Amino acid sequence: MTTMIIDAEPGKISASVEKTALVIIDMQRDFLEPGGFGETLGNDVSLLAKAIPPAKALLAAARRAGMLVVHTREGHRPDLSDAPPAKVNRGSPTHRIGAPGPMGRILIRGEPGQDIIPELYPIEGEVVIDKPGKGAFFATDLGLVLANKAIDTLLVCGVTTEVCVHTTIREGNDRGYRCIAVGDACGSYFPEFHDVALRMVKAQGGIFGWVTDAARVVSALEASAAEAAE
Ligand code: TIU
Repeated sequence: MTTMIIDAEPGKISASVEKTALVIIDMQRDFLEPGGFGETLGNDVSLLAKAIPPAKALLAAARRAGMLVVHTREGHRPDLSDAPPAKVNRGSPTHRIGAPGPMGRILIRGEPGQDIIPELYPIEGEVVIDKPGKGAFFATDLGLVLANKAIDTLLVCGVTTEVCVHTTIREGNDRGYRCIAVGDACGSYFPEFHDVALRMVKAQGGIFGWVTDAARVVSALEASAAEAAE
């Protein structure tokens, strides 16, 4: 086992590289690019771009370390049979889920907009989880995948911080995983929600988990690799 010690709040966390998974939440064109689901809801999607370089650095480090990498994608079946009417009919978006848009049908599996942005595109051997809800555990086989790999710790990043990232951390925490939010590799359409969502995770001694940043994870992985090489 290769141990890494990640500097984080509310305190350092020691984890086995082999028992840790990087879970990248919904870094999809539908949320990060114009013409997708995020924009139909009235959001300025350019606000999410600053999460891409830290997420890229984190992904590269996880790949070098041989860590399990899981990518998630929010989206629905083309016939919308897995999309709750309460979700589809919510609010007054410019285009509803399933409507045609410039990147294909909004938030529909298999459409270009529902896929992961090129900068973070999965490679062979990485797990892609299609999820109908905000949390990555709800109605997916993520728990089974993690159990089969004996994972006990999740490094979680992606978009949006207070919606799908937060829901997944809450779900993971209740399932017994130690969840570490990688703050600068997360993004939100609402900077104040991003900040307070991360504060919520680490408050009360780490009520939902830990918060760190990509550079601190990368340096923990580099230190563990250097030690293993000695
Ligand atoms: N709207 C918003 O902030 N987020 C979502 O709808 N899904 C995710 O966070 N992925």
